[in-house]
Amino acid sequence: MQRITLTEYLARNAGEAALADLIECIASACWSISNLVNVSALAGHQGSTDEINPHGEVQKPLDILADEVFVRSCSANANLSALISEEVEEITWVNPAQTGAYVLAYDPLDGSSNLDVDLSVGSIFAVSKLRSDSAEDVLPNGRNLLCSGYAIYGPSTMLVLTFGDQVDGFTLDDSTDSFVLTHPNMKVPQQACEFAINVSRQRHWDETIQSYVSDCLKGAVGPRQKAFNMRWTASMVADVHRILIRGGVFLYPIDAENAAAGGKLRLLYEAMPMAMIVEAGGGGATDGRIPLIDVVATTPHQRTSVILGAREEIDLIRAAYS
Ligand code: AHM
Ligand code: MG
Repeated sequence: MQRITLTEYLARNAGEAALADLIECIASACWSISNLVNVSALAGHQGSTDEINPHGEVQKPLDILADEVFVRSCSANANLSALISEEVEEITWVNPAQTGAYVLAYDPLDGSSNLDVDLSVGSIFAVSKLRSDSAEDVLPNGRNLLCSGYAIYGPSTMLVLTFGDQVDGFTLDDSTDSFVLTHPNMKVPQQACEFAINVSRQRHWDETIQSYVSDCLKGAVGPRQKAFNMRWTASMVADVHRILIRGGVFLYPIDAENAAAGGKLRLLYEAMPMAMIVEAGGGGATDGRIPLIDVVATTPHQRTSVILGAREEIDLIRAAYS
């Protein structure tokens, strides 16, 4: 197979050299975070800190370190204006607001509850452009995202990217410290036989989710007429990566317990980038009412209901909601 590095791929596909530069900065951050994850036990970086993030969650040492890595790697980029991080309450302005400058929304280490048990975690990001010289216009609009991606720190480290038309996956080659294209044109299989949801929340679900999951559980003799398998890793990156490779559906719905907060997952640096990736891979992503990509952000840390995966399942769930 011809070996295409991320650098070569970006030169052909990123459109603007400045965007290619920024994605290289993000990839470099992911490479550093991958190394931090690998040695976290050796470096004494397991357990929790005394720090609380904007969502009231206790931060892990690596949540903080991974955020610092993103800031260090990306803020030197002259074309970047603002950073919106899961771990930081306020938006960080690295350069004054200017029309066309980049905004990077990111979750530096998603699924970090998995760190101490050595399961897969990841980083999620989305790049957009400031629509004006006003800082008021900083919150990205899903339809105007330039690029979304995630890194997964699993048995291998991968970077998965989309500019909106297709999804391409790169594997970190430790011998050269470079990302190499190994999964070109990733597609979500259209039929699903696997669902991912945290079933411990079942008592809080609305009727649509109750009946969707109940129908899946009835197997071949139920209305879906096929046996479904179930997986839940508590790491959205790992669950979405599995869906891109072998299909399925992922649900973190708004429910009676999380409704006051608007759901659990965050729109700008979890739901929206993953929605862009899954849609570019031929799948669907909804909050139950409208495509996730059309949900309008009014605050940086806004939460949303997330349902994404094989198109057939998304259409079924959306129809049930309407
Ligand atoms: P985090 O960004 O604080 O790690 O939270 C997001 C994670 C997702 O990766 C995952 O899908 C979800 O939280 C798991 O939640 P739960 O612990 O309720 O299963
Ligand atoms: Mg997260």
